[in-house]
Amino acid sequence: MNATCINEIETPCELSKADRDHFRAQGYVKIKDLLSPETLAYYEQAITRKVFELNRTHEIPLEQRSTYDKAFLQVTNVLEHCETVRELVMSPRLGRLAAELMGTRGVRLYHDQALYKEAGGGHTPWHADQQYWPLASDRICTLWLPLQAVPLEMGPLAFAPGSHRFTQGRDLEISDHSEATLARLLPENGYGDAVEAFDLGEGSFHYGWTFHHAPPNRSGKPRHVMTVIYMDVDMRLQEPENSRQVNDRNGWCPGIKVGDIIDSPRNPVIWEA
Ligand SMILES: O=C(O)CCC(=O)C(=O)O
Repeated sequence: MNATCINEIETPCELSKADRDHFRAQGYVKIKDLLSPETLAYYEQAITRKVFELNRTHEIPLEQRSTYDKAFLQVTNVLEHCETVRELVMSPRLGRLAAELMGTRGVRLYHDQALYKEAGGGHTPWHADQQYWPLASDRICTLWLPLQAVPLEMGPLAFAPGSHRFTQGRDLEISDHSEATLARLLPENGYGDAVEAFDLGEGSFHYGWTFHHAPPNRSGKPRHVMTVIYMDVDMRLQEPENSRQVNDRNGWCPGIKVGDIIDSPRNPVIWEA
């Protein structure tokens, strides 16, 4: 345990009105100085150890993998494997920002995931996350927290501003088909593509229905990113609408009945007013 890091992740930081308004109007926001370089470096070490212990995809050559497996090494609920990672995922400072952005009285964990785009890793196809989630409202968002700076050539997360209100293509799971379809549909319907570098300490929050993607990693260095998916503390389970949502219900909402608040042991309250 590192007392300086704990102090930082527990200390609130102020959300500006401009950032809140941007999130609600555009469906995402990038915020600078979420955490200090020292704190990011501390948690990066713990997360990286677990990613390479728990994910073996990196042993398969990139050219032999699917588009999905070329895009990133993915490890979910890292907090269940490491107390240090748990501290970061359960950070009240970050959870409070998520609640204030969404306008909820608190947030619970849906799940976390590390998303490491290797050097030479492929693009992340266009998609919206909420098609995977059996949830009764849209009060859910992802914190995408790079553990180093992400220049353009490293594959920063990129968003279609305002697309959380666009309802076509929502059912397309991450694939070559979602990439081809949404790369056509979004501009046809007037949505742009905001691709921007992330400074060290900068992270983004996006709604479950905001369309996003990431370019390939051509930087020659790995892109290490941690994500935390926060849902409204009062979020209820809805009847799953596809097989992906059935998997998520079983995995992330164990024992919860349709219509009930998702308060399983896997969904601890991270921050409450
Ligand atoms: O990290 C990436 O390339 C994709 C991340 C993503 O799709 C997400 O966090 O929802």
